Amino acid sequence: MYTPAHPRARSMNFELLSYLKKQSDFTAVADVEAALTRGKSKKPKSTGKQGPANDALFRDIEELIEQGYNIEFHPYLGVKLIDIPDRLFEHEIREDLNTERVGKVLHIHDQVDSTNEAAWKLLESNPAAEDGTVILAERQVNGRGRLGRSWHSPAGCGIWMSVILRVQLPPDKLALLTATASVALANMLQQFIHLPSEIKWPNDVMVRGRKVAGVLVEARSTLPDTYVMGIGLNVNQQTADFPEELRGIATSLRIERPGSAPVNRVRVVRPLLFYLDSVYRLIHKKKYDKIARAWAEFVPMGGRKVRLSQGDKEFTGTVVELDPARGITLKLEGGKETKLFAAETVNNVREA
Ligand code: BT5
Repeated sequence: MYTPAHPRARSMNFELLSYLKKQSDFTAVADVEAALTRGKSKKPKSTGKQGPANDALFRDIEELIEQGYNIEFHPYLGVKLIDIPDRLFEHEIREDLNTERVGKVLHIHDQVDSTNEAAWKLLESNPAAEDGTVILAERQVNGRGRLGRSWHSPAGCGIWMSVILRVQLPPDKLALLTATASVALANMLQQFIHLPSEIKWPNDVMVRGRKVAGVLVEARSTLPDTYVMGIGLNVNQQTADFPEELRGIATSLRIERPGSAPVNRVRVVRPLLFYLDSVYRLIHKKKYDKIARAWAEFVPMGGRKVRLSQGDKEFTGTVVELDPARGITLKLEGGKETKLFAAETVNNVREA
């Protein structure tokens, strides 16, 4: 199920929009007109007053308002862009997006079953899809988690996104792709949104003990050296927006921010793509240890006593070393023995 996002966005006057963005204050309508016609025809002389309404300009401004742009009119001062809408418009996400790979190609949908599924479908129809291609959706109706679990992805509330990765990676380093996403998320939340973030083994991103983001990296045997990295980040949900069973364990940026102010998702997607691009670059440069170290710094378990399950056995011990690909090394309780538990064989790692 694919619905293209915002088909009407194409009728926007982007030149007008970019001009309004550059103005820090109200601008007389005549000056806006003059700026837009400059170079196209003879420059009309600006009187500084509101001239007779230019119908085309007013239509363009109305169109922007209809698309959600907050634009104020003042009878004497003119027009001012107050804010951009919280909508995943490609032209907004692209603005100042300075990435090498991630987001160079963007596909945005209003609704999909799952952005990961949409990414695989895209790869089916275009097996040459570029490394770093991003698929975003306003809403997923069948968002998926790991091991057949589901991911709650209501419309307009979060960043539901998949990135197509095309890279050769030794099999024992595959776990670093998931770590790439969680490190980028945790870094972005910390440095950009100023929220204290942690990574819960193996890759849930947490703020104050609740899950704010999840990562699902998938591979298919039919397409070697190709991965789909799915990221779900809760942005504007309020507690009541989560289904009952998630209320105690999930959170969103809005819930965690001082004053619970809503966050424009465009302002979160852009830095997220940027952080992803820079961590992913380390994968291409084979600087695997750098990612592992960054990941371990976000996992607050070093030196702590933990319990974990491996098959039907339980182990307790003090964490000696953590690595997203190798696993977790414990000094087992009641002895001097240390044991490495391979990442993919353990579950339910928790503080003892
Ligand atoms: C994950 O799985 O955490 C991976 C989630 C990946 C979602 C993204 S969204 C874009 C892309 N397209 C997709 O279809 N998926 C990816 P897991 O560790 O299995 O966690 C799933 C569990 O998290 C569920 O069983 C719930 O308990 C909980 N959960 C579900 N929705 C949640 C939400 N919005 N926020 C926090 N927790 C949630």
